Amino acid sequence: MTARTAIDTAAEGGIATYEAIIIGAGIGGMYQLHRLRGLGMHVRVFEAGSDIGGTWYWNRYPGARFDSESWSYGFSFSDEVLQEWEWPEHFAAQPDTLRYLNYVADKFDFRRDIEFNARVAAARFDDERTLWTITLENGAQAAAPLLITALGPLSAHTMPNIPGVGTFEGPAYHTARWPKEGVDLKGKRVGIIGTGATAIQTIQTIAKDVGHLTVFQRTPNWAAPLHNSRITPEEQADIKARYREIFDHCKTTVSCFIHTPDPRKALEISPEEREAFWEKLYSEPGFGIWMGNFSDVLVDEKANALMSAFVARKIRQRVKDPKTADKLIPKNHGFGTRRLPLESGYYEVYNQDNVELVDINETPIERITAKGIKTTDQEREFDLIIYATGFDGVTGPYDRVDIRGPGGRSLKEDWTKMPRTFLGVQAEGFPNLLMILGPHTARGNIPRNIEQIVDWLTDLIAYMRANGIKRIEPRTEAIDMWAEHVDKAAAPLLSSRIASWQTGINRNVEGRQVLRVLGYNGSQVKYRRLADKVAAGGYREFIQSS
Ligand code: NA7
Repeated sequence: MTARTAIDTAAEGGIATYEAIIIGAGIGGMYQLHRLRGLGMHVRVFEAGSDIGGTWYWNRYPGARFDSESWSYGFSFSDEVLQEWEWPEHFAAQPDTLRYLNYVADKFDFRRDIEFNARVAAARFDDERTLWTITLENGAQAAAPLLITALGPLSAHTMPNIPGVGTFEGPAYHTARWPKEGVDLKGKRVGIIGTGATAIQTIQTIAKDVGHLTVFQRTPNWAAPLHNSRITPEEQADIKARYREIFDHCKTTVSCFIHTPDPRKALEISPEEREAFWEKLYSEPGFGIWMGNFSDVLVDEKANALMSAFVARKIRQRVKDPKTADKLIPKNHGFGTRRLPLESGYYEVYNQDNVELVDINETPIERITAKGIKTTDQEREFDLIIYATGFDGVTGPYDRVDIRGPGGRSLKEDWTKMPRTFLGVQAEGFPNLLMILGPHTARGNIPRNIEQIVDWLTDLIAYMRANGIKRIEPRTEAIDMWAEHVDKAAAPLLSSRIASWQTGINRNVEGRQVLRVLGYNGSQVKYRRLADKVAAGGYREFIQSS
């Protein structure tokens, strides 16, 4: 039987009503759907894209791939999936990840409960009926007492606020809106704006194909080698045998990755020992160099400066032209204080004759023109422009939906200065709005965080159903406690003082120029423990009404 859609029901003059509505059919939305089905609930998912996948549906730019070990990334809930699926590489490319998510969606028939091409524009809470009503961009509506947001922390992509964007006559793409059919870049003159994790993957991938590539860099980032490789049959068998062990291990680490910091301090050992360890980390795959480094590197300025100097030396060794190398070395932030991009031959790209690096601090971009990009010194003509200009992180996706709580209270206005949440799962003043990876939740290896939070939310919903609780919202004291704890956890980290999407900075968006702590920077082990304690205590931190 085909499920009735919100659009069908609207055509009949009614509003389709469910027990829960989920916004987003990425990893979080799909897993939440799976768990609520398990409770026997009537759930509907609304997804802006034309298919499942979220981040991996939208980000199809050349070279998009994991920086997390593939085998630590997938869903852990189905042993069958774990045994059937074979990751081809230790760090899978986007097409493989999307293929994986489709395989899971097919296996569990997720699409039956998902409405696609259904971007939610607004959500309103009816205080008397305890009911959320969502309105899609096309005007169709649906309602449910529970609204669960699985919007993704990096789904609100931002175009640069450079005059003339839109006047370029050739094709121009944001990396998060790369055409599904791909783009032929062979021999083309390409300009790319941005040098974040996305740009680095794109640049190193397309440099060999394009005729000429001009990279417009505002802030260089510290990047370290990914060291990707194919998974051999022996490794595949070993991974499959050890899945439980791997996922259990991820539960014990700070950010749910496989890496754990080395207990030694960079400042307390000999320079030789330090250097040898950094050489080892630089030669190993994945985020070890970021998350498995000495315990003082991300919190102590002196230790961090030494690490930065080590990576700067590597950049100088790899880039032939000393001036270009110098431009590629960050000066305004230390190693690992922004999200560390992992690269595969990125620095060597700048040794190619067909690649030019433009430091737009020296020669700022004046405007995008019909033919290309004009900096203060010259206009460069392009066949194609790539905007790798990032996202309005974490709160941006919420701002793009007009979310109104009791009395018309606006979530966007509430969060202008700083989001206030309890555990990042509920905002202050928005009953029955439950967030997956909202602000102030633990965030690291995303599917691991998602599984933890979705399991916790599912237990909460089961508890509500078992106890006849219709409405739930966190108490102000609990929110105050959480805000203080989030601040305390962020304070020791050097990254909390540095502008990046993680601290809420996006110069392309009005009101996003003030540092705001947007994650929970304590260990996810502690987060999990606190959340479990709340559950075990009967959710006393929430006002519960029947
Ligand atoms: P990022 O890391 O936010 O990078 C965006 C890049 O675009 C960054 O280099 C920005 O420079 C640059 N940018 C943005 N706006 C402009 C304008 N107006 N002019 C010039 N340059 C600009 O986004 P990514 O997509 O690379 O990565 C996001 C996350 O995805 C990443 O952390 C991973 O988790 C996966 P800026 O640094 O602001 O000077």
